Amino acid sequence: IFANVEMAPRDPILGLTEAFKDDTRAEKVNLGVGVYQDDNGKIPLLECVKAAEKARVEAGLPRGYQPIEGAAAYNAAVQNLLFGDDAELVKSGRVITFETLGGTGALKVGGDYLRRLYPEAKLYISDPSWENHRAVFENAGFTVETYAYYDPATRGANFPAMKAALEALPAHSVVVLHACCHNPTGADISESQWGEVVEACRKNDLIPFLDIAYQGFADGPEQDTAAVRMFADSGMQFLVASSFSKNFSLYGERVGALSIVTENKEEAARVLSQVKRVIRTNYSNPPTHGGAVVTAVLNSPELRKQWEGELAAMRQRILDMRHSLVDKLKAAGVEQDFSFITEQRGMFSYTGLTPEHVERMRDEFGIYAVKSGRICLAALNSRNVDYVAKAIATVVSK
Ligand code: PLP
Ligand code: TYF
Repeated sequence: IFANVEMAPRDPILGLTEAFKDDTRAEKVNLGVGVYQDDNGKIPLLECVKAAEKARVEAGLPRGYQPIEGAAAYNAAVQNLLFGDDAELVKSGRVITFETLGGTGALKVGGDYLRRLYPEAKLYISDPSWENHRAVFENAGFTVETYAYYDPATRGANFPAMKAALEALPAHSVVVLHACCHNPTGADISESQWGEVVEACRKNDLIPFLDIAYQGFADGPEQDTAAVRMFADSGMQFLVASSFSKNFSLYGERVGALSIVTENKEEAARVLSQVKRVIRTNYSNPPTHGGAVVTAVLNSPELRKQWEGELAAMRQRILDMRHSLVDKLKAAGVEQDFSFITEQRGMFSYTGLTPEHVERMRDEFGIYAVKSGRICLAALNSRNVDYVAKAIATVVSK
């Protein structure tokens, strides 16, 4: 049966982690994968999560099936977090939400559904984007192309080019937009520029698909929904893939959501029935635990406050590491100005390190980064930031 099977390529990011695990050097550092680690280099189990899990285990609940779309309380909590407690589109029943297997699951369910709905449409991701965007949407059957986004000269977004690209797309093109903390560049656009993106999507009848995997890692969970809420206020229809992997540190529990904003309640019921069909024929219904924990935290005033505090601490630690790295590069005598690292947002920085630099960092120092020069700042800590700065200083100086 399998004699002619070829070896598939590794995921460019998860493959790095495999190589990192095999490295025997004690001083090794994995700046590849986008996972938050605390100052001890450990993935934290949030205190709010621990409390909610304890209560849940003690309740000794049966393990029945969930509805196809997931738990109603979870989906309502997601809607409140994305659109606000008093959002008109939630009250009017225009938005439907599905509990999915992480943000990736939301992208795939949304992609499968849109592909059925608009089989002729192409799908556009930013240049560059998260590697798995292309893979997931091609796997859903889409032809995936890119829109201009990043400007290596400024290490920021090239907004005029982005806007011109969106304005040139044919009607019903699907446009995947990073709502905050752009992965891989760390370069976000401003709120007024988001206003122009909304307008370009509306004018051209595009299908916006927002991806928010780092809500709370730029300015805060509420502030980071600015782009989502501008689309909500526009009256347009759009999709949102959201994830609790990072902001609840629940990576392996696979907790995400797909929200679809429709024209009205009656339309929402029809779309709901179709997306349920996509899910039923794929994995039937989502798992219970992670979503129940998130719901318990978000719906308890004390645990929610605790979550916001723990999230703020993660956000602040990354920011501190950004500053620390820039300071240490300067102290190591690096002439190039790396201060852009403190301007970029979220977990990542597009450093401008070349594939040769990245290779030398791995070979000579056991420091792993993505070939594109993307590093994950959340993997830096008070013990390894010196070492990383010195390694970067060495490879860029000769
Ligand atoms: N979208 C982007 C841009 C991401 O970086 C990630 C990261 O993992 C995801 C989606 C998916 O997240 P999840 O782990 O919840 O599937
Ligand atoms: O970009 C990252 O590093 C994270 C984690 O197939 C990740 O989003 C990377 C690759 C992948 C799944 C998750």
